[in-house]
Amino acid sequence: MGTPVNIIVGSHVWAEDSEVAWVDGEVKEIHGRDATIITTTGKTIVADISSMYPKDTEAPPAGVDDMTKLAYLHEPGVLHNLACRFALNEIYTYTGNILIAVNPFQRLPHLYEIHMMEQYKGTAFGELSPHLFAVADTCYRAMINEQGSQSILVSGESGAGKTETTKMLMRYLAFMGGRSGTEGRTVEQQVLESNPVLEAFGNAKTVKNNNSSRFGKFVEIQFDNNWKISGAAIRTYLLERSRVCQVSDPERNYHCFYMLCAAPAEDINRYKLGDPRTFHYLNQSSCYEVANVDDAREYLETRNAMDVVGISQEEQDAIFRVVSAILHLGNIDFIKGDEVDSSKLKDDKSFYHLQTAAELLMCDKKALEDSLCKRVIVTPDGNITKPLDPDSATLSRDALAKTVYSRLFDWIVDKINSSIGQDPNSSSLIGVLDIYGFESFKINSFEQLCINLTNEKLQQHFNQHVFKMEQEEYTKDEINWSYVEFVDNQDVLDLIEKKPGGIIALLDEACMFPKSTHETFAQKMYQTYKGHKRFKKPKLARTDFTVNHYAGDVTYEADHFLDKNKDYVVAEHQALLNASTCSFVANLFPPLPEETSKQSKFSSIGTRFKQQLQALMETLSTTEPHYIRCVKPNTVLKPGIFENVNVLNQLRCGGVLEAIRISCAGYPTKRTFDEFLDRFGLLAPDILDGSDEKSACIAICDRMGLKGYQIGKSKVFLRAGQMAELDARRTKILADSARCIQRQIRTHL
Ligand code: AOV
Ligand code: MG
Repeated sequence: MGTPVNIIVGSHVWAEDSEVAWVDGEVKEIHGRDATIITTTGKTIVADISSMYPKDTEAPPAGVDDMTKLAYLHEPGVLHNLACRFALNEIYTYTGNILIAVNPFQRLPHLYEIHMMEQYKGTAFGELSPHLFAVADTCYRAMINEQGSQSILVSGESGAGKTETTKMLMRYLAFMGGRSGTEGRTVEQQVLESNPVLEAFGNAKTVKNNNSSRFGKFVEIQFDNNWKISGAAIRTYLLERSRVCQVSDPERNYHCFYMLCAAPAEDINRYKLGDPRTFHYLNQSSCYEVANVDDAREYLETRNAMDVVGISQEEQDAIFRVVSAILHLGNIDFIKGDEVDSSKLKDDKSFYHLQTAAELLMCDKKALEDSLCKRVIVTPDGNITKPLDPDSATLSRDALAKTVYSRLFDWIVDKINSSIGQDPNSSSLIGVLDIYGFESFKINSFEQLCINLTNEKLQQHFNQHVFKMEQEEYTKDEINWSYVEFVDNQDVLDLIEKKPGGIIALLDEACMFPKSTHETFAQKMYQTYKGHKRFKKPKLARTDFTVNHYAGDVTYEADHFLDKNKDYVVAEHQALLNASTCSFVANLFPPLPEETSKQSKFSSIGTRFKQQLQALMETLSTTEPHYIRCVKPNTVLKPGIFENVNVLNQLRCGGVLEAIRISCAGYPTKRTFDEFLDRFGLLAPDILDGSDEKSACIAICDRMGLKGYQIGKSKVFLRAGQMAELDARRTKILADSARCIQRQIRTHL
């Protein structure tokens, strides 16, 4: 954060450390730029003064509940503050209006009890300890007082606690806006019970989180004129489809598959299921159980939740039939057929699963087999049926499984929406966004590009907002603020989504041109973005490309981009399922309008996602945003462990440090006249007598040679580093007077 510092012998400082990010200690000697430090752990280190930050020795050991109260607002100070609080199970901390929530990885039930909700109800923000209820309450009151829509944006990396936070926010809003005493199912109950249903079908165990959401979600809660919940709309984004047929150890497929395999015997028979270890879509990973999760119980709970959100028994039956059918589909194997490049069922087992899948989907088994092993090619001279080789037939099978599953998921979301109902007369809404955080893995693909695009968009929104809030604070105290600037990320957004010319646009072009391959697509990108500040071709790469995101560089592998961007349903699959005698299944595949079925087979997932995001941003722009940044304290998902380097990285990616940087570009330290004089009065004791507080503050700053500070109506606004400068003077005066006292004591002895 480039703070100009004032470090002298005796200063307490933070110095960089490769292992724990920052270590603190006392400066013993200074030679040129090198300072010798004895750390609090007893080590002696030598480091460059310019890379050090002053440590506030007066910071309370339990930390401060708002980062902006830190005397020195810098990276090590922020990190240390979070760590101190985390050690005391204080998981919430403000940075101005932003709430930082550190995942405790242990139940802290006292935090979320009803009486806590009652305490936060109507209490001014900042009066009680930081809490997500305070954010929700502020939101609710702002909606009423300002008669405007609000939104709460929850972000953070996988496993940081977004979904748990979102659920708790929804509980608070249901508490405030519920109609207690109403008979039957209430809207708020339905809203709350939508969570377990969506989690059953959209969450899975991953290496990062045992209950990882594999889709993004924006829940819009509508309120009537009495500020009671009157409707809701759930929008979901980009469900991860590949997981349905591809799971790597030690992850799991979607929860619903395991729940169904653990269902009561009656249902197991009905859906022709058995041990999850016998299904290819599940046994690619050796993980079947999740710690502390009882799939059998979850099954019953999901069924209950489905009742509450208005999914009928028949519909539930159909849903689980489809889930089971997908597992059976996955067990159909192919071998070389009699004709050249053709395929046939491998054995009796495959035949059994084909038959079972067909029964469950209520479609013709021969037609199912044909739709997997053959393709109809449309030519000017009529249709030709072409066989598929075993590999292609397997791909066709997987494509069918993925399509069916994603249609099923969409159906569930639509159903929940229609049964909760929308309130057309709603005057205000509160939206809660629980969306995937920035991702950078060893191998990154199309999904990561979409996810990171989302984060770039939200980051821009966040920066603009933080910037605006800072300015409002300055305006309130009537100081001049014209100097603050911040780095915009519009150039990355343009690189990815600009039309024409952005990566998604190039990808769509490549998808529409039959001869393209991932190599030609990559070449086209290399040509188009040559010299682009945010785009790099890694050395020796053939299809890789690197985007310089606000949160760091991410290298993407373009290899599967074309496939993953194409969203079309194989015509044979469409025809097969549309003809199902089960109306539920047939309705998942409504007939296509005549033209589209023949011509434009291609519809772009990237472009659709971009449009969904655009719509989301438009909705958000009509609301007043509130931010919650979730932080994952460690990668082992255990309580009590706080990994500095890891947390810092998240604060960086989540824009917390950027928010602080923006604030540092202005006046990061604000102190009321009173507080200022308490701390620095001793720098000019003579001034204190006689002058008013404001003039005394000005006199001290001037005498200390500070430049560029501002005096508002009630506070002194200091530039970054100025507090440290004043403290250094203070330390010196205190040390001198201590020496003086010691001398006096010695002479007296
Ligand atoms: P995520 O939504 O941010 O990840 P979750 O909300 O699923 O993360 O949290 C992960 C796990 O952390 C939960 O299953 C809980 O065990 C624990 N946890 C989170 N917040 C709390 C809390 N406030 N109190 C107690 N335990 C908590 V992902 O969906 O993977 O990005 O895609
Ligand atoms: Mg989640």
